[in-house]
Amino acid sequence: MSCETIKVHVEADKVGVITLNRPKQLNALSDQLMDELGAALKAFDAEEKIGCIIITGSEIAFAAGADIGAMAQYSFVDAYKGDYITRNWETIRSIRKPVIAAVSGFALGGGCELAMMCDFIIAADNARFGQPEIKLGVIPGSGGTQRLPRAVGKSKTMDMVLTGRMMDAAEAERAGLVSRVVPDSQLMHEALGAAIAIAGFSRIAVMAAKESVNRAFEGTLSDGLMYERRLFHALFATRDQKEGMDAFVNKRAANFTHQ
Ligand code: CO8
Repeated sequence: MSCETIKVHVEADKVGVITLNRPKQLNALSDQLMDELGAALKAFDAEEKIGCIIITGSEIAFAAGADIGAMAQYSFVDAYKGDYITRNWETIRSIRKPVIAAVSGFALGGGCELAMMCDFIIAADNARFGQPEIKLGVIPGSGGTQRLPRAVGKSKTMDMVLTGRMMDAAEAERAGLVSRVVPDSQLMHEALGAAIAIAGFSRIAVMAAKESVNRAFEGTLSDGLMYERRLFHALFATRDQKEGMDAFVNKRAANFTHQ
């Protein structure tokens, strides 16, 4: 796959790594970048050997938001009719394999929203998160007002969205936005460690776990609990469940075949 705004490679034969690559614009998320990102995510999702995907940026920026230069002159009609800057933003929601955001530097506006669309965020200690759209005369447009409160609550979300201030990595970890913070030099090592571990588990169980956790943000508790129970029961139809439990009982390493 030929890409101009992202780099794509495979680690350990089972982890797909996508690196956002518009360094001069601090990885601002252009339509082209979002198209290429969506295509790369779909390709990794469809590739049998891949068990987990990482999205990362540079040391300076994960992504500094949607491309302000490109959208500055758009009218409402342009934006609405062309589905401008929205059309490929939700592709990531359709990805069934886990997606980790490995965030270093700025994750602002659409960059913060992109990180939040991932299944979890591992942050470098220099990471900074923010929804500064208010300073541009607009509001977050790709989930910032919806996913951020689910992650950090109303008060901190209102603070971030209304003042446009940034949150550093330590505050983001305290608030529950990120799952771990590591020294910047360790970011990819840490993210790859998590991704390789995930890719070694039963792919069916991993996808079911992701689906079930995401369900917690969609409906009622009783619906979510029922959904989880049904998936849990269904996993007893897989060979991987037999293998995983047999391996535990017989004190050996499990060899999952994703069936
Ligand atoms: N878009 C385009 N170019 C950008 C962006 C951006 N978001 N951010 C930085 N750049 C460019 C700068 O213009 C500059 O280019 P040049 O060298 O040609 O002048 C280069 O990157 C470096 O930037 P700075 O010189 O500003 O670097 P600093 O270190 O001084 O500052 C900051 C770094 C703080 C990150 C600063 O660049 C900044 O504030 N950037 C804008 C952040 C922002 O407002 N992001 C939100 C954008 S709006 C948005 O994301 C809405 C999302 C809605 C999604 C809807 C989808 C459905």
